[in-house]
Amino acid sequence: MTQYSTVPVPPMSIHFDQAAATLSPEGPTLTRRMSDLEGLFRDADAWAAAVADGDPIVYSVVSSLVPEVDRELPQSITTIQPGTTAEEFWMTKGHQHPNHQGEIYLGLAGTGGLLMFDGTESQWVDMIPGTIGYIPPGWAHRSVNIGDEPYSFLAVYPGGAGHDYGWVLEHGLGRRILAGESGVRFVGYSER
Ligand code: M6P
Ligand code: ZN
Repeated sequence: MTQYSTVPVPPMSIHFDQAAATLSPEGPTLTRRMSDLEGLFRDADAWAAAVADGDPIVYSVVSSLVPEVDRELPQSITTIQPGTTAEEFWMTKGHQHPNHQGEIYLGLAGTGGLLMFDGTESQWVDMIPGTIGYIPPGWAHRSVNIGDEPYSFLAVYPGGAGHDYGWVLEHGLGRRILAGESGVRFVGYSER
């Protein structure tokens, strides 16, 4: 058998409960509150007011036991709560994969979108249950809940992909996703 520098996980089955948006056996769970999204919303005052007003949970990420190490293929389910801060829909922090690897998202529940940015061009993919959004290598990505219900999606990604959050703080994601009169309104990243 091939020898690797990290011990691979054994073949296993993972129970995927679509209604509950869980994976079991379950690995680490990540909960991101409003205070964890500093510097990301367009309106910093509205963000600070939301932090002061109960610091709500914006999204959570549950994972399987497959670790984030090279050659493994971890999975996670992210659930973003519905909401807006100064009209900007609640969203994930967003990240770039430092060594440029691809990723897929599968919409599970609710209505959302996948915003991608390669440093020049931004792309938006509408996500509903059953949609597979493909993130090519080199595209930073953020998920956004544009509906009234929690938005959940399954992610599958290379274990060595990593998460570069500084890239998004520095470069943004090309566009912002705001609540408009007839749904979603796209504005430039620095527009007010
Ligand atoms: C998806 C995957 C994870 C990611 C999560 C939350 O589940 O892309 O790797 O951590 O979304 O996104 P972020 O890391 O940008 O907060
Ligand atoms: Zn990713």
